[in-house]
Amino acid sequence: MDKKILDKIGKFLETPGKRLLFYHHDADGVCSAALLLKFFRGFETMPREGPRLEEGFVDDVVKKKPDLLVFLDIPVDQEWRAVREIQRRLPDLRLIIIDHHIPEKDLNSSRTVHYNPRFKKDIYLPNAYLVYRILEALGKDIKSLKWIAGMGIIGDYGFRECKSFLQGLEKENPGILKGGPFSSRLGKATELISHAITLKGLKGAREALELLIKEESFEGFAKNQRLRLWSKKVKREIKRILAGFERDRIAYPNTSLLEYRIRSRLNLTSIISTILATENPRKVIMIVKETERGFKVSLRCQSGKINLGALVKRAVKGIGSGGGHKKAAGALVRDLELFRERLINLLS
Ligand SMILES: [Mn+2]
Repeated sequence: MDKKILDKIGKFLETPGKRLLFYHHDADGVCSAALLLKFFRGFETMPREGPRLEEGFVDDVVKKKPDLLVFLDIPVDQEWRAVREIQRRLPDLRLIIIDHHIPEKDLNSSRTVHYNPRFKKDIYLPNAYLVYRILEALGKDIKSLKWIAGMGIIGDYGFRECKSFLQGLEKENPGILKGGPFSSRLGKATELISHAITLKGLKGAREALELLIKEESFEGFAKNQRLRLWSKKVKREIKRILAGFERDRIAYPNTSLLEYRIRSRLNLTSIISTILATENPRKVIMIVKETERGFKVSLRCQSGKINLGALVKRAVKGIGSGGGHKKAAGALVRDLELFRERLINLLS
C-alpha cells in the first residue's frame, strides 16, 4: 500500500485527546475495530448499521469535540456532505476512513486519510484484512491475531480473495479452518459474532467487540458461554424458518425466481436467503419480510449470470431503496407487487 497513506494513518492514530471510532455492526466491522483497538486504546466506540447518517448525527459528533474520528467498514463517503459539515465545524479534527465498499467519493485531504483499495483497482478485500495489513505495515506485533482478521474475511465472504492469508492462518493454527470456511471452527466463531448481532443488534456488536479485545486467544473467544447461548437461540429460529421453505415458497412461471415470505422477530432475511441460495444455486432466491417501514427484501443468486445489485436498483425506482452486489442484493420497498413484477420482467 501507499507509503504516504500508511504514514498518515500511523500519525493520525497517535492523535491525543478525544477519539471516536465508528464501526459497521457485522462480523467484518467488529473484527476491524477489535484489531485496531488491540493496539490503539482510549477510543469511544460505537457500532453503526450502515453509512446513512441520521438527523442529529453531525450535531452529536460535534458536541463531543473529538480530535480524531475513525470510520471502519462504513462507506461514509456516501454521506460526504455530513462529513464536510462536521469538518467545517471542527477545523482541527483529524479523520480516518478505512473501507472496502465501492467508493463514491475520494475524501482524502490534509485532515482526512481515506483508504480504500478500490480507488486503485477493482478488488474485493474484507475490511478486517485491510486493517490487519495496515497494522502489520505499521510494525505492530499482530501475527497472533490473524484469527480475528480471518473471522472478518469469512464474515464478508472474502475467502477466495484472501486464500493465501487463510492458508497461512491454518498453517499456524492447524485445524482452525478444517471443513471449509463456514463449517470450520473459525467459521463457527464468526457465526458467534453474526448471531450476537442478529439477536441483540448493536448491543450484540458491542459485546462481541469487548470480548475480542479482552481475549488473548481464539480458543478463549470461541468458547464464550454467553455468545454460544445467543447463537443457539438464533440457530433454532433459522431452523424453524428453513423448515417452512418447501411448503410456502412461491415459484413464478418462466423465471428462476423463488419467493419465500417469512415472519420472525429476528432480522434474518439475509441469512436465510444466503442459505437457500447455496442450496438452490441456479435459482434467484427472494426472501420477504414485512416490517413497519415496508417490505424488506433480500435477494441472492449464486449462478453469477445475473447482476442482482443492478437489477434491484432499477426495480426499486420510486417505490423504495435498494442495491447491492452481483450475487447478493437487498431492498426496502413499499409496493411489493410492483417490485416483483419489475424484477420478473428484468429477469426474463
Ligand atoms: Mn465489510
